[in-house]
Amino acid sequence: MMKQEIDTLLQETLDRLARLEDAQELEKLRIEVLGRKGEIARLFKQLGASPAEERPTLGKLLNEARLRLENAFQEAKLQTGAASPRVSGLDISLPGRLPYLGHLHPITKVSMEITEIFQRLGFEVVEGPDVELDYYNFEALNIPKDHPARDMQDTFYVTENIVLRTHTSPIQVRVMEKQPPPVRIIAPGKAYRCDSDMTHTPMFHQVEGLVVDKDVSFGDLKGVLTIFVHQMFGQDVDLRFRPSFFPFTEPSAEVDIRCVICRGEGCRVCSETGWLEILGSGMVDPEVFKMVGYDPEEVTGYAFGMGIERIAMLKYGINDLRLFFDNDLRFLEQF
Ligand code: 2NM
Repeated sequence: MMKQEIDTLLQETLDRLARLEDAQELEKLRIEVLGRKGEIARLFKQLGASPAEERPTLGKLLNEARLRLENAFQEAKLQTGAASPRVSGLDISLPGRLPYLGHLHPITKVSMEITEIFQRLGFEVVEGPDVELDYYNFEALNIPKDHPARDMQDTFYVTENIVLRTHTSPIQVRVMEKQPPPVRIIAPGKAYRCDSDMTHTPMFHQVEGLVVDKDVSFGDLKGVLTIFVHQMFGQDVDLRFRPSFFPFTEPSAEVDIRCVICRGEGCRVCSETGWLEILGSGMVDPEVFKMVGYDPEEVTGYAFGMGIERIAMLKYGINDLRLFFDNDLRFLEQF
């Protein structure tokens, strides 16, 4: 009588199990049969009421049936993938893949790092148009018509009077033209030159700075640029100011730092000099002040400019300029 019931339960459950695919239905059936108030539990209770001499045999039979069913459910569960919950073939219990987060380009980062140093020193960030009037790019910067910097080979001309700016200096000219002194600005941005080889790209990035006020001295220039170099490359990095020439500054100086590669011993990167040129600077030429309507008898000022790619290469030890422009994520993701 009870043996019959056990056999039927076993057979029927195995049959139903074979036809089930859904993990939820499987669990429902498992509770119905193996649950605390399920069929097996009911039969165990019934066992207590059966004749004493049959109890050991029936008990053994029931235990075997329960074990077989437990195994069958386990197996079926694995087959439906219910062990790890699935949504239409997708294992939603797997750790998720993080969404791809974009990040800033190393040039953007270095540009921000440079401007932030000057912002902390009281400089204000300004921007300007990439497509610029010849006047702001050259004329107002005391670069006459026959100057080599104006050469067709270097400048992208849009029309006779319009160029892609060859430096970010026209931004500074526009600010001076618009507002009276004092001026303390930093101008980051793209610049364009018709030049392309191992060490030049037709578009590159610059940061330029300008300070104009009463009694601004070359000592102020040296002080601020020294602070900049130390914050950018480290407090222990030596620097020197070397006389130079720019049409828009007089006197002019280039700033060198002790070679970050050989520490001054002499190597290929510093051409055996032990020094690396990192920026140009100088006292703003009175001619520039006159053109923007400042009185050179009243105010003085200093300006400086640097190429961001070069700074980034020296800071991070990158030996090939083209890496910045290839957009290979294996390179870009390292920053
Ligand atoms: C440099 C080096 C020296 C410069 C000068 C000016 C302006 F507008 F005030 F005349 N802006 N930037 C300057 C001076 C730029 O780059 C190597």
